Amino acid sequence: MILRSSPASPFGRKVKIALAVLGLKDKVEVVVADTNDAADVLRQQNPLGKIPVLVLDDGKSIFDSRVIVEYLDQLAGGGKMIPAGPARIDVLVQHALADGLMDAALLQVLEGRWRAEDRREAKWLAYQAEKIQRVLKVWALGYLDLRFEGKWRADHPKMVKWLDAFAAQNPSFEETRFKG
Ligand SMILES: N[C@@H](CCC(=O)N[C@@H](CS)C(=O)NCC(=O)O)C(=O)O
Repeated sequence: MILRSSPASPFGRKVKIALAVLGLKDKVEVVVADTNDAADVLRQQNPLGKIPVLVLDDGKSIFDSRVIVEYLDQLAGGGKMIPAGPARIDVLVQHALADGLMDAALLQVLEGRWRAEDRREAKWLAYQAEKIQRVLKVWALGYLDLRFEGKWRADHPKMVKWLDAFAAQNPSFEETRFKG
């Protein structure tokens, strides 16, 4: 299988960590994708032109990251990352919360990338930032370290502790950190 992603993608990183946790790392070759390059085959693999995409050996594409994690979990026997039974919905809600946080962070990054400084909408940026603040009351993630200089850490010592413990238990967290 091929994973189309980029080193800085938080959604791609999630899939890479899932691969490591599920013991499937060796089954996947990571091929870097450039979402801005119209010539990249990515747009044929996923008409949305988004990463990550998992391309199976028969050529079938699986996206988005939530579906990829679901697929990988099934491949590993099922119920390893996303349990069956009553806990399933709770885990999926946490997963949706994680993705929503990354979406809100990414939208702020994209505003900076696509809009000239005098055309940026402060109200829109604040609207997205407030989502992150609300989620941070519950927990936080590495993408905020990468793009927002770890500013969340000062106000959320409990989450720093949680993330340190998660990183200690899962070497793939550090291995997949974007170091560019
Ligand atoms: N819901 C998607 C979000 C993926 C996403 O937003 N990926 C970003 C990179 S981190 C992307 O491909 N952006 C390019 C674009 O939106 O055109 C997922 O979970 O995979």
